Amino acid sequence: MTKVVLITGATAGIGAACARLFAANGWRVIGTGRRGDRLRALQDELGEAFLPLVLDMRDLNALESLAELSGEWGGLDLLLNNAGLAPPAEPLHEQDREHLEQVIETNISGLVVLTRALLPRLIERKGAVINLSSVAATYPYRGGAVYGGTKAFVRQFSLDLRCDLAGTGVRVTSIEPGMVETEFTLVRTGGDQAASEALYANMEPMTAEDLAQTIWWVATLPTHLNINTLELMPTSQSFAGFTVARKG
Ligand code: NDP
Ligand code: 8X3
Repeated sequence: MTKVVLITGATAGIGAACARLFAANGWRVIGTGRRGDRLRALQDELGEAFLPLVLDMRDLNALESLAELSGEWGGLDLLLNNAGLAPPAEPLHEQDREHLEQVIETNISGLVVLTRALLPRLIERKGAVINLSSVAATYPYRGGAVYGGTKAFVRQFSLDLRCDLAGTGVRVTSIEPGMVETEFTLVRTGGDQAASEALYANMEPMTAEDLAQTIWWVATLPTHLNINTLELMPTSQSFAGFTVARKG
């Protein structure tokens, strides 16, 4: 039976790379995102293996309606909860409230509602859920309170979901990457191309294709194996120490 994956945020970066890799390996791919032109271009590239669905992760009713998909797109073997974004890396009290709400609604509310709606489908096929968390879930940095908080939610949600799904055969994984060069920083900085290029300059970030290969590996492991969490970084990214505020 042909396998089906639903990838949120297939219009760019990690999601688009996964759509290409899964389709190249014979899966049917349902790809979502707000930018219909990008989805149509991906459909032109991937052909009948790709079903484009223009969808905003903040439209919770639209997400729930995905449970109504039927026919060859009705079965589901993998839900890849990938859509997400970060607000500018500024201290919380300097951030725009609406921007923060957008991040929380997309990274948390949309992911929870979509997963809840599709779990019965995944249970039918003994499928899998792979969630995009981040190293920001574990390692704090200045300006990361809301983004890191949402990704810590995704990590813990993934682990707790494993308990709910005990005995169903459904696998759940939290993928926790460091720096991947995608549109992520462009979005985070409000479209500042120079800032994005500066962040990834003179180091070797991971690529969207690196993540797609990792996700493919997790998804295609023997079904008696569950990767709970998987943290990965570019070799050239590492850890900073504590900050100490000194007097004078
Ligand atoms: P990109 O910005 O390249 O892609 C983000 C994707 O999310 C786009 O397809 C975008 O689609 C979609 N998206 C964002 N907001 C919404 C929304 N409201 N409704 C629907 N889709 C939305 O970033 P990445 O590929 O890097 O990010 C993918 C995931 O990986 C995110 O969850 C991110 O937090 C995580 N991650 C990224 C890292 C990195 O360094 N790049 C590191 C660790 C984790 P559209 O705009 O068309 O709606
Ligand atoms: C983003 C990872 O390292 O750019 O999720 O903060 S990092």
